[in-house]
Amino acid sequence: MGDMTETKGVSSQDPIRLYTQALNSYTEKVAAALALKGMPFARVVSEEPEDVQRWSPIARTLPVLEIDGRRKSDSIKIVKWLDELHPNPPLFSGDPRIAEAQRHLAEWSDDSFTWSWNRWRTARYP
Ligand SMILES: N[C@@H](CCC(=O)N[C@@H](CS)C(=O)NCC(=O)O)C(=O)O
Repeated sequence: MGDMTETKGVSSQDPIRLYTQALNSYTEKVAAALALKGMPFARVVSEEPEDVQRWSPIARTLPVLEIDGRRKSDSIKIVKWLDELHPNPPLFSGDPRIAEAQRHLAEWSDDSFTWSWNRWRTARYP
């Protein structure tokens, strides 16, 4: 199922795939970045708990973005990767110090606000 050609609901015509669960706010950040850069993608939504380990065997988190068979996990790393692959339009400032501050702010938001929101959501809507 983790194989490119065997993933349910996705064809080999979809070179960019965003593996996720439903209601994953980290995924929406990546989806927004892809949309801003005009990169069409297929969303592959997990249907069973084993999908996380299959799609993300090292980080064991979703989202995972796959481009031409290469996969990356962690939304901030994915967004940085997108900027490397397709610099325009840029997602971070051209000033390296400001870009670093922007990435730190996004990481802080992920580790505090988004983390707390996810805890609340999964407790409220298991
Ligand atoms: N820092 C990661 C956090 C991703 C994350 O924590 N994802 C959660 C879902 S919101 C996850 O995959 N948990 C493992 C699981 O559900 O089994 C990112 O930004 O992508």
